[in-house]
Amino acid sequence: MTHKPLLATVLGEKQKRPPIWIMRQAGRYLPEYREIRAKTKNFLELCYTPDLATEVTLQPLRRFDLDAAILFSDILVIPDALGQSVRFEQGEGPVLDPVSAESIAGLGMKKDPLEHLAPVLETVRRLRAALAPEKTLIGFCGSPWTVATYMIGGRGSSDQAAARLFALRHPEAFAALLDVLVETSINYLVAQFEAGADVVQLFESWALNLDDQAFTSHVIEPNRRIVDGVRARVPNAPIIGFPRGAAGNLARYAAETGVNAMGIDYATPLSFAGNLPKTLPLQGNLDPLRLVAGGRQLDDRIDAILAAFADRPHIFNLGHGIVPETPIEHVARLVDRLKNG
Ligand code: 1CP
Repeated sequence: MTHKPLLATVLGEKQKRPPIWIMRQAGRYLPEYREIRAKTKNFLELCYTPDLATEVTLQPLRRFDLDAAILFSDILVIPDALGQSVRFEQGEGPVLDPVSAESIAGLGMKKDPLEHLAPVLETVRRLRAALAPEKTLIGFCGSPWTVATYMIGGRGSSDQAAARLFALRHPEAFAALLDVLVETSINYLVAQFEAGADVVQLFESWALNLDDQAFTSHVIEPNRRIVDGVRARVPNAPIIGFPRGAAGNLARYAAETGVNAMGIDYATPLSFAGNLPKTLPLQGNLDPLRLVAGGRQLDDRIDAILAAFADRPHIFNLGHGIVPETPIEHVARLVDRLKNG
C-alpha cells in the first residue's frame, strides 16, 4: 500500500514535515467553489449531488499540495436524514424546525437514514477512485451534542442555551436524542469507511460552554460510544476527535473516548496542548484570521506551531474553519511553507 503521510500521522507515526489539510478547505474563499454553488438551488442539493460534491472536494487539491481531501458534505445531513426539516438560508446559516420532547421518538422512523445518505456515500466512492494514492481521504460527521444543539435550537447560537436547558428539563428525551444520533453516526461512519474513507473526524464544534458533568454526559460518552461502535465493525478505524473549546477537558477527551488523534482549536495555548501525552497525534491550530491577514505574523505563528509540536506526530491545520475572506495567495504561502520550509 502506498504511504499516506496524513493517515500515518493519525496512526501515530511522526513525519519529517507535518502533513497539512485545512478545515473547510472546500468553500467560499475559492471562486471555482462559488461558481458551482451559484448554479445549485440550495446547499443541501450540492451535498447530495455526487458529481458536484466530488468536484468541489477536489478543487482545493488542484490548487494546493494538500495531504488530504475532506468529503464535501455537512454535519446537518444527519438531522435531514432523520426527517427533520433543514434549510440553508442565504447569509443566515442553517435553519431547522426545532425538535420537541415529543417529536424525538419519531426521528428516523419514516425512512432508513442511510438510504437518504446514499448520494454522500457515492461521493466517497468517487473520491476514492479519483484521488492520488498518497492522499488521505477524510470522512466526517458532527458529534451528537453539536448536532443536537442545531436540532433543538433550530439554528447556530453562541451559547447553545436552548440545548443546554432542554437537556436539564427533559433528560429522558435528550438521552433518546443522543442515542439516535450515536446510532445513526456509527452506521454513517462505517458506511464511509466501506466506501473508501481512510480516516474520519468527529466535529464537536460546540464543546465549549458545558460544565464538567455535562461535558462527560454530552460529549465524552457519546463520542466514546461512536468510537467503540465504529471499531466493532471496522477494526482499528482511524478517528480524529475535534472537541472545539474543550480546554481543560482535552486530556480527558483524548483518554476516555479512545480517538487516535485530536484537533486543537486556536484558543488552546501551545504550551497547554504540548503537555498532552507525546504519543498523541495533534492537529492544528492556526487562527483562521492569521491566514486572512497574512504577512510576517502568519510566518511567525506557523513557526511557533511547528516548534511547539515538533516532538510528536503533528498534522498542520487551522484551529477552526477557513473564512470566505481568506486570500488564496495566503493559503498558497502556508502550504508552501509546510512543504518547502
Ligand atoms: O453557501 C454555502 O456555501 C454554505 C457554507 C457551508 C459550507 C461550505 C456550510 C453551511 N457547510 C459547508 C461545508 C462543510 N461543513 C464541510 C465541508 C468540507 C470541507 O471542510 O471542505 C464541513 C466539514 C462542514 C462541517 C460543519 N458544518 C461544522 C463543523 C465544523 C465547524 O466549522 O465548526 C458545522 C458547525 C457546520 C454547520 C454549518 N454548515 C454551514 C454553516 C454556515 C454552518 C455553521 C453555522 C453556525 O455557525 O452555527
